[in-house]
Amino acid sequence: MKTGLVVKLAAIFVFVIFVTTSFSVFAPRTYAGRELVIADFDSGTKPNNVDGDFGSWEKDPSDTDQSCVMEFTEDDALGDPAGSSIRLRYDVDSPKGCYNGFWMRTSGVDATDYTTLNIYVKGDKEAGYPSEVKLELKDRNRKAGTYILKGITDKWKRFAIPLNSFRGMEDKAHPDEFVIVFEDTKTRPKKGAIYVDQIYLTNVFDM
Ligand SMILES: [Ca+2]
Ligand SMILES: [Ca+2]
Repeated sequence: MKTGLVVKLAAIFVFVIFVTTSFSVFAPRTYAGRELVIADFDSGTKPNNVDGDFGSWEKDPSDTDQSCVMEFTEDDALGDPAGSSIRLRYDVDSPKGCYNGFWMRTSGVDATDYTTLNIYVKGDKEAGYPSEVKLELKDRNRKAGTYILKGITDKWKRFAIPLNSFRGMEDKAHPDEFVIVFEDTKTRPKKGAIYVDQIYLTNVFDM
């Protein structure tokens, strides 16, 4: 009987170790606070984690000299071999004025308890990439706040942006759409690509 109990305890011990290690290997950084994932792109398909659609957009799709193309890639920001990210290949080099980028609905999000938007971005070394890019967050009344994200490199990097930094957005508790903008007047180089992954809210600002 005693041996049976020891075997059982040993089995439980091994099981607990297995569960805790298998969950911690690819877990994102842990926070003291709360966290809400908007998009991890790991399914390699739409919608995002809050049931929102997303894709690329172009100011003037009839202008074939400019474009923005979104594709899923296996290069996951958190290093999960089963994960995915998206790659945005842009061209704002056109004789006409142009801008394009990426849009994503976040209508299902109640951000009342959150203070910070986090996003992972990486430049594509081969295609070329901008060191900064314009972000927009629109509330449910379409009031848009803008933020210039600076410091993109060719390595995955997490950017923590206080929701208050999106100046112009009024209803910060109800973000309705997240946008990335490539602009012919500002984005350099005019053709390039960036990777984007793991967009989430936290109630702790942690750089
Ligand atoms: Ca991912
Ligand atoms: Ca072009």
